[in-house]
Amino acid sequence: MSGLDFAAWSREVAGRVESALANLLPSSKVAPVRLHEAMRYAVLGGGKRVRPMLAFGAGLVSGANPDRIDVVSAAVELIHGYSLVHDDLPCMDDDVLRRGKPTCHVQFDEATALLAGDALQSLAFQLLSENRLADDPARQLRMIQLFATACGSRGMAGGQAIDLDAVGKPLTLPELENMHIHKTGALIRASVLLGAHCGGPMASESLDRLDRYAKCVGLAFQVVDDVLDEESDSATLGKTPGKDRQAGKPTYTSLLGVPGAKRFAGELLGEAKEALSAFDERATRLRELADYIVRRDR
Ligand code: GRG
Repeated sequence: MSGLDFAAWSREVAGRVESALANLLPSSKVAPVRLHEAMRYAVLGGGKRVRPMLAFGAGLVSGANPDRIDVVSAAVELIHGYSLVHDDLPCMDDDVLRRGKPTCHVQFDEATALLAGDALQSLAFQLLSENRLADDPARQLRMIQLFATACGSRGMAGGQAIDLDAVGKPLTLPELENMHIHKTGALIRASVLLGAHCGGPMASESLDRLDRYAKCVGLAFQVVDDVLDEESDSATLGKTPGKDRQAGKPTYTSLLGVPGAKRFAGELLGEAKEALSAFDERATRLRELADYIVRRDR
């Protein structure tokens, strides 16, 4: 994969992840059929697969076996899929469009969507615990702990709780940042760190650098998401734009304006690349990914 340009490499990663997920998810022919159909519907055939790309990019830095990153990527996308299914439910964002198709609860029903999210989350942890990801079992256990923290009340789910609580409230910039570091950033950070941990042991200084990179691209991802929400349309995004503004939720564009938010994303891009400055060409994909995350149009 090293001779490929970024676009070809990202397609390659997306293809690997799609096949891994298609194989690892329960067949829709197996009972309970409707639940398995909903799980596959939520995860397969869509999404930019940014988090797997980050895991593969970090794995290149630590010399990880790609087969291990396939498992990490699948787990990360299962959690991401569950978070989107639950986020779209009427009790949360109440959305009808996701990845250009009806949301899971619209296509199936609310109870099935709720269960599909639950089962996707369990499957992610099953994969991480039943496949070899590190030579040292103690390290693998730490990877699973890291991932659980990223998904739970001190990570993504906690960020979602802060988000729900913020409706109609004038958050300050640090408060908004704290929300997104948890809601969106925690899983992005876990993707990078798990990808790196699949390879040979790294010096703690190098891991800290990767972590700083991940925090910057995680936040930049959200800032750009807010800009796209203002500037793009549902056909391009595959989801309903402007929902946060309509719901009275604070965003980077409401606090900084669109030009200010774009400037901020540019600053985060610079910081992300600075964090990688000590690495050689093995970090090229991570550098390219930072550019992609800030310059993407969907
Ligand atoms: C329900 C526990 C729980 C958490 C939900 C991440 C999240 C928390 C909700 C997603 C809502 C949302 C639209 C957040 C903005 C940033 C974001 C995560 C966008 C979706 O991620 P992409 O753009 O999606 O990577 P694709 O479809 O490309 O995979």
